Amino acid sequence: MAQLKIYGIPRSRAFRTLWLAKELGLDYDNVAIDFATGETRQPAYLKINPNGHVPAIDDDGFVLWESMAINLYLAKKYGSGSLYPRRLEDEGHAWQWSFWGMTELERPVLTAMFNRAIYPEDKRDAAAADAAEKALQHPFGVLDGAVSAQSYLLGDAFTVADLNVAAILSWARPARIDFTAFPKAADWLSRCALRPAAKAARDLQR
Ligand SMILES: N[C@@H](CCC(=O)N[C@@H](CS)C(=O)NCC(=O)O)C(=O)O
Repeated sequence: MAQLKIYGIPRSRAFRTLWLAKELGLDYDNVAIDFATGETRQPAYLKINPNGHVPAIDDDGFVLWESMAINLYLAKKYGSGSLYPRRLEDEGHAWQWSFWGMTELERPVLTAMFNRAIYPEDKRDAAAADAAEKALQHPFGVLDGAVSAQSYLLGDAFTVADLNVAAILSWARPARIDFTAFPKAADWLSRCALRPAAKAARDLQR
């Protein structure tokens, strides 16, 4: 049994942590807690994450939930100097982009995805999806600007900041979000998504 347990099926936000674990080459067990069956709300799982959400991790007895916190923790613990920056200022930027992804991108991308790809056709709200895509124009401009000046969010190298934002934007494809006006962001996103670890994590979703 591995020291690290990652709770959550790969077709959930646990994807973010599974991608990171693949990047770091970590040995882990994936405890495939499925929200669709209600397992996230069972007493046994609520002892791990009282919110009833995945992902969560148990790292040799240390339990942590919230996907961004988990990824920042794991990257710092196992990837300092590579996926996780050493300089405090760069660390600040890794937090900045991770929190930005959660607050500026996640909700509208999900709204567009649910209303264009997940809900049954007769339950989809095209106007809500369009409004969500419109709301993304400004943050996408911010992202496009950031990766115009340098290859990745913190500089020349891929880090946990890129992974956290790109993992949220992995929903942009099923959400059919148009990146035509944001070519640098589109190029950055495809470079992130083409990484072998990203592909390996996507393969777990099949
Ligand atoms: N902010 C949390 C959100 C987690 C979340 O909502 N996860 C969904 C799956 S993607 C979930 O567990 N839903 C099941 C439930 O709430 O019972 C995070 O990023 O970890």
